Amino acid sequence: LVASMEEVEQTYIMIKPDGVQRGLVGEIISRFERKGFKLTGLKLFQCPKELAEEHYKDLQSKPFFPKLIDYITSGPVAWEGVGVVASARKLIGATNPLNAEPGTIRGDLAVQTGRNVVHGSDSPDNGKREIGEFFPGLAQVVE
Ligand code: RTP
Repeated sequence: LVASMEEVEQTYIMIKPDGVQRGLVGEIISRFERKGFKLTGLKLFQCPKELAEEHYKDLQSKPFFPKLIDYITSGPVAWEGVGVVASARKLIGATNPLNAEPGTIRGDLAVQTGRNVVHGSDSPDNGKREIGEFFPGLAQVVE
């Protein structure tokens, strides 16, 4: 699947609390696996408030920020893997599920921006950084 180490990108995919609560973990993981992404780490955990605030710090000034933090910390989240960042974002679809194309995860499985079931890193640099944050000690690409 991977031509050379230089081309490997890491992305951090998070199935958000609504995705876990709705029983969509298998469905979502399956879509990434079928695409050919390699799963390198997986954990189910409740995101601490400080980590959620750090993760979404660029959105700190937005009016929906407190709601977003409540949402992300409301239940367990899952998944980390290796794949192509831009391709993962395509599989996920637009932030607002009503604008997400049918066939994408959000297009098929969600209706509200505030309950959009999944997160994917938006750049290779952020992929590395987020894996470091959510999976301390597992920042290197394995194979
Ligand atoms: P994410 O980081 O979660 O993958 O989402 P994204 O890049 O597609 O979207 P971004 O603009 O970074 O927004 C992060 C998350 O904040 C929530 N949001 N709520 N108007 C609203 O109520 C609103 N706008 C954004 C969503 O959960 C979005 O995924």
